[in-house]
Amino acid sequence: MTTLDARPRAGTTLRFPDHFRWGTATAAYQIEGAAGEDGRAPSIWDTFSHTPGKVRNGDTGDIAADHYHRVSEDIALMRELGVTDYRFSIAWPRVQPAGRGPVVQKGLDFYRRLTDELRRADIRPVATLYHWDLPQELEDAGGWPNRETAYRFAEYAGLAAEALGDRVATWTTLNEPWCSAFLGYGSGVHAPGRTSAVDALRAAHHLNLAHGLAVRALRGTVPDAAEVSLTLNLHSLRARSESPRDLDAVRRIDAVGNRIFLDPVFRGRLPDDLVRDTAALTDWSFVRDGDLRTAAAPVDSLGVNYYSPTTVAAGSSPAPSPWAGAERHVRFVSVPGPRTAMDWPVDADGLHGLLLRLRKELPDVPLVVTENGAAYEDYADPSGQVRDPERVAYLHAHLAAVHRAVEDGADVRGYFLWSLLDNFEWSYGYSKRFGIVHVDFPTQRRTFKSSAHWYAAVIARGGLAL
Ligand code: IFM
Repeated sequence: MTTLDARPRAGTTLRFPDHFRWGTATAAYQIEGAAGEDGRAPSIWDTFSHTPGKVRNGDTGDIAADHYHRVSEDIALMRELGVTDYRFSIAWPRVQPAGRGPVVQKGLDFYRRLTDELRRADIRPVATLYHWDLPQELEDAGGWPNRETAYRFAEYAGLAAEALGDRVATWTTLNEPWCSAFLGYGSGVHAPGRTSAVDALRAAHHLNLAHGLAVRALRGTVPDAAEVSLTLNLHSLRARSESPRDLDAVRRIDAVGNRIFLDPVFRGRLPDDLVRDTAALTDWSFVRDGDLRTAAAPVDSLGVNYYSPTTVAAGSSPAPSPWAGAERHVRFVSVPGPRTAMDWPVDADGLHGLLLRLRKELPDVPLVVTENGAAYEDYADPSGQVRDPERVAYLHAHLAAVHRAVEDGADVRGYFLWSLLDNFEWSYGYSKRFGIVHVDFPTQRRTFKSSAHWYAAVIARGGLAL
């Protein structure tokens, strides 16, 4: 529990605890570019984005924000912002291109340079090992539905930790395994684009197993001082009404959206209702003795990614669906109110509710908001300024919700804004901009949006001006 006084002082500022971490977040495939350089092999996202019709406008991450060649410039931006931490991901196919076997020195050198420069800038490196870029060779061997992938991931985690363990402050095993499993293998809107509900469930289990094996590998390699964590995009759920049928819709999505990860990782078990709900699809015999104990290797914190809440009711939803059969019982309800350019509802109470739920269910696990932010239609005006008042309002409301959760007893240790830079937004390509730094992709020119100036002021003040 945080012991510091987080109540508003002097009537002007919502102050956060003194050691609160202020960060920005990115992911390798979304910003690095240099897709074919220095021995990097294709990942499932290279294959997917180069497949016609999969990504809007045929966009790919080949060049992205060219961060691979602009690390120093991007770290200088972070210094100007005053962030204490930077959350980035390591591209598995840059470090171990085939997903097995020897590492590529040049690939590792990139992350050595990045972490060294961060340290020199007094910014804590927070490294995610897997933000969706599975080496294509491992997908060809079966991908995440194949148990072997979990062991390959643990080997890669150990190699990365050996090479970078003296520099990385926090290791995150997986980012949003729900997306890897259910968007990648269920609805197929993400790489590798497969559409099998059973494969999605198998993938989810193997991701949990991979996480636990990787925690073990990391703990065996990195100094005690390093933190080990996992980041989940937990669904903040609401029922359309209090009717038993609508509440049951919430239960179903909670099982296949949240507890499918929370229960194995924090309790070493599978949710009984999930096993029942999916009985027509699988008997879960791919879960072997000891797997759930492995998945439950203790972590030092839980990363929470939050963008918007989800409202559900009894009913049914169209296929293909990521929900492993739950879509036959659940309808997703569109609620009135403001929305971002992703068409996601803006509702900061969902973040507050999620953090309080975790406080109640996992009282001993420190929380970190590892992603929060919004896409809007921003552009550089003729004077070169990029004004994004809607994003500022979104961020203000969500940080106030985090503050309220801290006041209400949630042990939230930090906040990472998604994202530092405009970047490759997966199947939306470059059509959606989440950055607080505008990137003019043809010239790669970076410009602070008004939200960047606003965030720098929040960090300098240690809180929100009221
Ligand atoms: O861009 C993504 C990120 O890669 C994972 N979390 C959600 C973000 C916005 O969609």
